[in-house]
Amino acid sequence: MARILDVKGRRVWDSRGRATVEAEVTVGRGTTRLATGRAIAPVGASTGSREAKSLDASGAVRNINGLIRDALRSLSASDQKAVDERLIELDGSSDKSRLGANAMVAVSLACAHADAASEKIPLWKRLAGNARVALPVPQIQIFGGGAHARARVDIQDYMVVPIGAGSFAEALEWTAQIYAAAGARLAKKGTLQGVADEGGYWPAFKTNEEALTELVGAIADAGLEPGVDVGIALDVAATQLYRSGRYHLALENRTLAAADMQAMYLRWLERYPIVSIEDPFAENDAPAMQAFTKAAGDKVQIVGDDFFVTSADRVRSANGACNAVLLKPNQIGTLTETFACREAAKETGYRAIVSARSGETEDVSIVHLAVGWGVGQLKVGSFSRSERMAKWNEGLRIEEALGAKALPFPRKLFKK
Ligand code: 2PG
Ligand code: MG
Repeated sequence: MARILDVKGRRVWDSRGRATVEAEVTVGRGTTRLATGRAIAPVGASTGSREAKSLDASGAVRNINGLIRDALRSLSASDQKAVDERLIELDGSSDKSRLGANAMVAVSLACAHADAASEKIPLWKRLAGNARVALPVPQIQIFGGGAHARARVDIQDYMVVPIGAGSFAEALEWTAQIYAAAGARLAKKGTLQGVADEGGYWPAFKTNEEALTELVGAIADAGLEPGVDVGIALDVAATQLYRSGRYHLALENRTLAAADMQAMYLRWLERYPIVSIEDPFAENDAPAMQAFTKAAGDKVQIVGDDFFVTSADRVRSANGACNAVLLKPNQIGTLTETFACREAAKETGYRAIVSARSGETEDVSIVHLAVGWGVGQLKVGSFSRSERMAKWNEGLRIEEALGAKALPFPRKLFKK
């Protein structure tokens, strides 16, 4: 059994050029070093108010190199639950604000990597054990807006879901074609203004709906059939639009009541091949989330992000709101709590999607979680910028390593 010999924190930089924290955990037997695992905490921009709280990077690094290092040394690296419980106990706060969720998540993930490395296997295999696993269906951003593009469009993510692809590799081939086609369309229209925080195009559209028509156009331009080969996923990130009980669509210069938002979504569901909508209503607007799930939950995946903040308790008390949950390890602070949320989703019959944050790095841990836990879906942003491509490329390597041992690619998820 490998024990934790050392824990080290370091200040590094994310995809927005902002400081974040990296942790390195070294494990071994006696005083013999066997392996080192490493992980970097991501950083969100459209954060839910109930998310675990991160500290500034320097404070998080200080905690790793002091309190956390002292508390974890000599614990078994294979007992992830014990490691995470020790972190939670040491933190002692209700929102991870003492140690910092960024410090905790980096250490928790680095420990998992170190333990896998000590057994000379990749993390996904360590998590899967003997279970057969599949690659996840990706949600890939083509247009970015909201908090990731100075609200140029109100909706934060317009994504494609290659629902008809036969493999992860094919899903990425199709996405590459759509991403290129979308860029060409926007350039031709004169509406291309660069890329948003996650690498999707930053478009100068006149309405939020224009992005949907352009996305359908780009899928068709790529020679693929909208709704058959490729569906659309939205992340409205509606908490960002919610003020004084109404939803503010700045691009269209209008504010809508929840019922009007619902009517708009229902109309979009009729017109466009939308298979998934994330945070269609604000984190505190549970009645609207419940009403929409009642009205459309049999037709479309309704995902809670800010709404659930990766909390198993919040998923268990959803009371009919949403039918899927986004899993972001840094929203809750440890691997064990993220897994508990995944289990809560299973119990309640909700689907799950492992997700990156808008501030990312070369860290590819989340791809291993999606595969190893058999989550079925993965969202990591667009199809450009290396902090995103590193994750898609890691998926390709895992698919290759699994070979014929992989479960079939879960394309039946969204088949009508
Ligand atoms: C989200 C994420 C990723 P952020 O809202 O789902 O798109 O954004 O990391 O800024 O919360
Ligand atoms: Mg979201």
